[in-house]
Amino acid sequence: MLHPIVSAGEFTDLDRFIFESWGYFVIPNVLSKEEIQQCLDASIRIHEAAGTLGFGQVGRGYETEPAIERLMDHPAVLPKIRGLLGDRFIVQSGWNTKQPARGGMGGWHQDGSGAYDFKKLGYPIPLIQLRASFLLTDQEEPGMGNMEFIPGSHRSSAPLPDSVRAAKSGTPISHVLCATAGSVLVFHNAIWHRTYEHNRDYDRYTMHYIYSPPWVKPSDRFHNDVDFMQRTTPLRRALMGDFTRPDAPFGANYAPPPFEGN
Ligand SMILES: O=C(O)CCC(=O)C(=O)O
Repeated sequence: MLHPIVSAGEFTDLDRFIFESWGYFVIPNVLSKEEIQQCLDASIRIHEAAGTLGFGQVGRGYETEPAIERLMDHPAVLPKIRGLLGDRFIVQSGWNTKQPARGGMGGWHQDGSGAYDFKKLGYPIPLIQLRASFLLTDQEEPGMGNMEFIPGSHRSSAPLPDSVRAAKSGTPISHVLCATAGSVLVFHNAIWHRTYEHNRDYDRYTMHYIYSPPWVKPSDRFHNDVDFMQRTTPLRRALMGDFTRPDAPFGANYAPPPFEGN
C-alpha cells in the first residue's frame, strides 16, 4: 500500500512536498519497545485517573507522566514541526486518546475550533494546529484503531459530502494508515480524518501533541501547572508558552525557544 513515509529528524524538501500534497506523513520506529511500554503504562494511569469510559481524550498528561512529557520535544519529530511552523510556536495541547477494545468508527472531521471555524480564515485553510500522533499500540493492518485520512483533502474547497459523513461508510479515496507502535503521524488540521474501527480485545492508546502559532490559546489548559513549569526543561517551558514578550501584541517578536542544548 502507498504510504507517505519519511525519516526521523531533519526536515527535508521531500518531507515538505509530501506534507503539502498529502497533508500528512509517517515517521516509523521513533520509540523503542521500552519507551512504548512506559508510555502505554502512563496512558493507562492517565485514563484511570480521569475515569474514562469508552472512547476518551485526556489532556495535560505531560504534567504528571515523564514518559509522556519526553514526547513533547522528541528529536525525531521536533525538526519536522520547526520545518513546518518555523521557530516560534507553542504546544497548544497534548491529548492522550483511548479507543476501547472493539471500539467503533469515529466520525469524519477536520480539526479546528468549534468557537471559530478555521474555514473562515481563508482558502486553503491555514496550518493552525499541527499534530504529531505517537502510536502506542500496533496498527499494522486495518481494524486496529488506525487513523483514516483522505489524502490531499486539506486543500479541498468542497466539503466532504453529508452522505459519506452520515453513513460512516468509506470513500474510494480514503487511506487507512497502517503503522507499528512507536511510529508518529504528523498531520495538518484541515485534512479530513477519522478514527478507524478497532476489532481487537485490548484498548488502543495514542498520544497526540498539537503545535500552534504562539498567539493561539492553549486548548487543554487555562493555566500552566506551576510545579510542572518549575520542574521541566527550559525548552519545554518555552513550548508551553512561557516566554517574555517585549511588547504585548507580538509586533516586535520574542526570543525563540532554546532549541539547542536542551
Ligand atoms: O483516534 C484518535 O486518537 C484521534 C481522534 C481524532 O481524530 C482527533 O482527536 O481529532
